[in-house]
Amino acid sequence: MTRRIILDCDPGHDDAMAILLAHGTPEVSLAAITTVAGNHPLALTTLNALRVCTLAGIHDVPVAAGCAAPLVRPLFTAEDIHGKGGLEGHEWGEPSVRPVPEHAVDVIVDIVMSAPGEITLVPIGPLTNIAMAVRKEPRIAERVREVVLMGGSFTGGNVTPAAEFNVYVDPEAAAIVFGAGWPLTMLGLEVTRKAAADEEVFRRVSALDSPVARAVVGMLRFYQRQQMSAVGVSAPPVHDPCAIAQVARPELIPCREAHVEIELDGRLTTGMTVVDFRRRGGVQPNATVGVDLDLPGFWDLFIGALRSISGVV
Ligand code: PIR
Ligand code: CA
Repeated sequence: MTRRIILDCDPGHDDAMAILLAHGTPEVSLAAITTVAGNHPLALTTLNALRVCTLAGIHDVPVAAGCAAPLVRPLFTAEDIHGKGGLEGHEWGEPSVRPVPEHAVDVIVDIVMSAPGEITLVPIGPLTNIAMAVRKEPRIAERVREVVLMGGSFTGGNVTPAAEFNVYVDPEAAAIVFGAGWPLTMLGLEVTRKAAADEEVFRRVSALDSPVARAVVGMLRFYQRQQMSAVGVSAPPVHDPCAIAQVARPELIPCREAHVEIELDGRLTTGMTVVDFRRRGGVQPNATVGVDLDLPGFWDLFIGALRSISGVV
């Protein structure tokens, strides 16, 4: 079984790890990588995606740039966490991979429409491109296999007490995506905070002793320092690879059905995912929500992917 995915991302250190995991995992094949503004402005998230593709030897996957700003609100970035220059922690050369000229929204629509029932959309940044795509071509809602996204939370946020970054940056887009009627899995901070890279993970990645492994260690060390000074956590959580892990090995992430709505005009709660696990009043679930993570299984998958990219057997 190989799942064809479109990875919609805003690299970002953990997005870079998700690209590597997707490339190195046999259960997943990349149909396209699309970029969106989020952690950084669009020019930098796109450059970073091209850098990661160049590093990993991803030459046959279209990379398309998408929306430079949220649907309604001004862009809010996370450069305090990810560093001004993009993927800091590794010396990046000029990328040899080039983007395709098409807009990400058109790439998403075209690929999904031409392969009914096949494509899994994996958004791991703000949901602007995905919302635009389903507005432009509503039939993609019936044609995707599913949407598996990193975003939201039901136990408090990271950018505000209530909101997780990806939903907070473009809540109107998130409301469209959660309301589109397609099969949707939400992997929020309850799952992704567990995916923390401790010293054992650093040791296992370092032991691979390849250019990709060295870049990953460099990026993780930078990310670790930022997380340490921002929130005092020594093991940095790699949020976005959890979405790839769910597609490749769903058994790693236990989930529960829920009805999820996005707060658009709260005084303190804008961008909150209001997750209702109750079954009351005939409200139908619109999402499957991740509630836990098999941590050893997750790191085995991740390190296995890095090993395969590194050509280590
Ligand atoms: C991670 C992110 C934003 C802010 C912080 N503090 C940490 C990015 C990650 O790329 C991930 O997709 C999501 N947003 C986690 O909130
Ligand atoms: Ca991201």
